Amino acid sequence: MTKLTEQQLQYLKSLDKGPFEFRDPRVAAFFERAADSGYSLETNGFFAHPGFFQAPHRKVLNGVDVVMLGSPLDLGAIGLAGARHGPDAIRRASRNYGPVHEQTGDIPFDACSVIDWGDVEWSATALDQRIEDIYQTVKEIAGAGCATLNCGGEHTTSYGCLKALSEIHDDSFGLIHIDAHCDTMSTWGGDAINDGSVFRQAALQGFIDPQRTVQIGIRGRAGFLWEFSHDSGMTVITADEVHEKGTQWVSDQILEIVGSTEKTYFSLDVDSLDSSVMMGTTGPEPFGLTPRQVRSLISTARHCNVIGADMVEVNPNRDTDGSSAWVAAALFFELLCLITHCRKQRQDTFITQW
Ligand SMILES: [Mn+2]
Repeated sequence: MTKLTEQQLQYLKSLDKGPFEFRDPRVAAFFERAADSGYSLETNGFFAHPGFFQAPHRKVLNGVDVVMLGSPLDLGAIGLAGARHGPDAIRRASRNYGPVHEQTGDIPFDACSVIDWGDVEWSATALDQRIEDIYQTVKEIAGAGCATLNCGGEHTTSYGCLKALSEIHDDSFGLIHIDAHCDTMSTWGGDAINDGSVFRQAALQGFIDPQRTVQIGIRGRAGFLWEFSHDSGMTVITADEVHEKGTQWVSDQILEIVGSTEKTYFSLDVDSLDSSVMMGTTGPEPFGLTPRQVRSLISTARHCNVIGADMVEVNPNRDTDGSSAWVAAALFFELLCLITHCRKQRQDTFITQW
């Protein structure tokens, strides 16, 4: 054993920079710019901006590219209640993620002007009225020209988003849908639109094009419920196929079915993940996808024209140690990077101001 020489110690000391001095000029410039308005990696900074990933929390849409919002709804869930607490749990966990994407180096707040709108405000307790509230909120946001990233709530929330976006864009979208379930069953318990029927209803209304719809991660005890997916021309890729054929094969399928130019919606149900990493969801399913596989599929969608996205079904009532919200927040950051990337590829964008 030899002690380090004085020279070696001097060298190490020369590397010992301050806590927020970064070598990457893009990262350094971002923090320099954002810190003036309060964005910070310091612990106290996490609480200065309560939005997802410390995004500015406001409802002003002028000069904004991408709007994140929460839809704290669980009235349309067939199973356990509790997904209404999803946005709150994701916001808290999200403070540990960002602002730089690990693989691409993207800084979504530099790519686009991003805000957290807050949660949809309910005008009534009835499910159909709450879907209407989501629809009206997203219509206002999309009508101002912004892309939306919705945090559920359960999967019924996607219906309000798709309805508004389809109307504003005057289009039927392709759909990249990652889920344990196709969510194309018929009416259940009286509510035509619920978290197990949302994509049958979205197709029946023309919000999505079944021919440009790919559903990935499908498994469980409910295959007999998804006849509408097969009959209408949706492509159903099971979780077994993802594991057996690999994410590269799935990515090729996505690009072939959805394409790179036509408008596409991305919907991530966290129960697509295996229940070993995602018990904190309304309907946990074993034999599922890994977080790495889902991240890879989100990455593939960078080649598509994604104009809106959501992540649904985080249910903190089942998330006894918070680990599900932790994983979900990481994937929500992937979706934020996806949306901002797709936006910047196709039009002039602003930068985020706090
Ligand atoms: Mn679902």
